Amino acid sequence: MAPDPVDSASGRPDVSRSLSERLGEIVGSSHVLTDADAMAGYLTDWTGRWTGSAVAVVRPLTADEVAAVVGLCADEGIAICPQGGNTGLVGGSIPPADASTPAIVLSTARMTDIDEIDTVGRSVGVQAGVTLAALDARASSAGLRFGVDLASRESATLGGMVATNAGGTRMIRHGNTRSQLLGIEAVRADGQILRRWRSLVKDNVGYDVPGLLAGSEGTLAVITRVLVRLVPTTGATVVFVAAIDDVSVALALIDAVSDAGLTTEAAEIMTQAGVDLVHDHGVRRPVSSPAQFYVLLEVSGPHDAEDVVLQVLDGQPGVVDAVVEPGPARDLWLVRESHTESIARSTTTPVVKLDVSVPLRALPAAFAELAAIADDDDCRPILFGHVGDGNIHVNLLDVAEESVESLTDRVFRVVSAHGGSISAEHGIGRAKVAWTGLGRSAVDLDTMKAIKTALDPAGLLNPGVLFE
Ligand code: FAD
Ligand code: 2HG
Ligand code: ZN
Repeated sequence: MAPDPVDSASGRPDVSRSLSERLGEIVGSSHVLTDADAMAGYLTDWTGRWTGSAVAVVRPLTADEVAAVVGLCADEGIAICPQGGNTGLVGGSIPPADASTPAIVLSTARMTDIDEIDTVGRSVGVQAGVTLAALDARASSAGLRFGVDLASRESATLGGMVATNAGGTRMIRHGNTRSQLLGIEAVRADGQILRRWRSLVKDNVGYDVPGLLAGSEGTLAVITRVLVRLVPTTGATVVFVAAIDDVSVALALIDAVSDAGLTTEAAEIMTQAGVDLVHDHGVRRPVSSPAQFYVLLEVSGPHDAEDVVLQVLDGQPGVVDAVVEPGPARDLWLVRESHTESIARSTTTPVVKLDVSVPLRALPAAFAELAAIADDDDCRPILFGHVGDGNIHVNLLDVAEESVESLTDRVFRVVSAHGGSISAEHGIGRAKVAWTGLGRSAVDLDTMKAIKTALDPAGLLNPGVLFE
């Protein structure tokens, strides 16, 4: 190999320049960004809490190019931070700022191919950088859609959704991203391309490798292509928002619509503080009566579904007020989906986002205890979430930097005491590494570490994410 060029200022070998040249030979020099301004957007996360440093941002087009980039990084001891839409909320898509190992960001932004849809098997293969919105737009021409939906749909990619095992608002109906996964193509840390690609719903030849990569947060392989199920687009639906005085009423409504023969497509919860906040940002109030909580349900069923909903609401104690609309009722959904953006625009310090879940029976108590923690401290809490999945998004605004760790710890201990999870759907990233021992035993963590070490012995895939 030719010697590294020498940096004229320092006289030392300019490793980064020679690396960027070699990366350019693989992906084309215009797809290797090294200029600070050009890299800036790739080095700060969606919340603004995490910023990182990298020797380059590399934007390959094909799995072969990804394999060559990963192989070069393996030879040179360069760490790789895979990045899709950079909408992750736990800092996993950004390399660390103070890393001892130099890193690149491997962006899938150019990997946007969508295969022909298999309308018989209801599946499609897509490259990792395809956004959820692009996939849904293509699938809708066949009367189909992806079973997972997120408010970040315009930017979140299928690679990122698989890597985080994203949940979202349709989880109660179709499951999480892992449940949609039929096959995967991914580049291992040694640069080899792993391909398991069969449109089979039954295929028990050994370990579920695609399932293992789902939720691996870029620590086991770089996902280049995924084969996913599609579901039929829902026909007529009814959406309602009910103002309620207790979380238990939301759970009772989910049971009541099901007992009445309707199918729950989504079940979300918001609080008065959250509805007030999005209203401050120009979103209508769903109902005029104030209440402690608001539950949004989308249901499908026979054509008299709206009448059935009205009867259910009428017979449900604890419903203060309600509004019922035929789906898709984007105006009602906007109240729920505007929470994350409105919070980001309202907090004076980067928001502390703690995405947790508890068993349904513990949900009312956990809500009260979590709100009390925040009230105790000098910060503004906004709680909302996917109530049917026991998933609460605890957002703490205006938290002083020195209080972040102690508040996080208090929230996680409440959740853990209820037998809950410190990460319902966003993953561990960099934000929650210190707390993985809550809810995972030492042997469990050791098993995860053994898998990580087997697949990435040099620890070059997203170091600092998921493990210390
Ligand atoms: P990124 O943010 O780029 O990366 C996320 C993680 O995946 C990182 O660890 C990264 O290294 C890894 N990764 C990305 N691409 C690859 C790849 N090709 N191979 C290997 N690893 C990779 N999440 C939910 O679960 N449910 C929600 O309802 C939800 N709603 C959201 C709403 C808003 C407004 C926002 C901003 C975020 C929301 N999220 C939600 C979080 C986020 O959108 C998801 O985690 C999403 O799956 C991330 O996709 P991405 O392409 O942006 O991934
Ligand atoms: C959602 O459900 C996302 O909208 C984001 O998971 C949650 O902003 C959050 O805390
Ligand atoms: Zn969510």
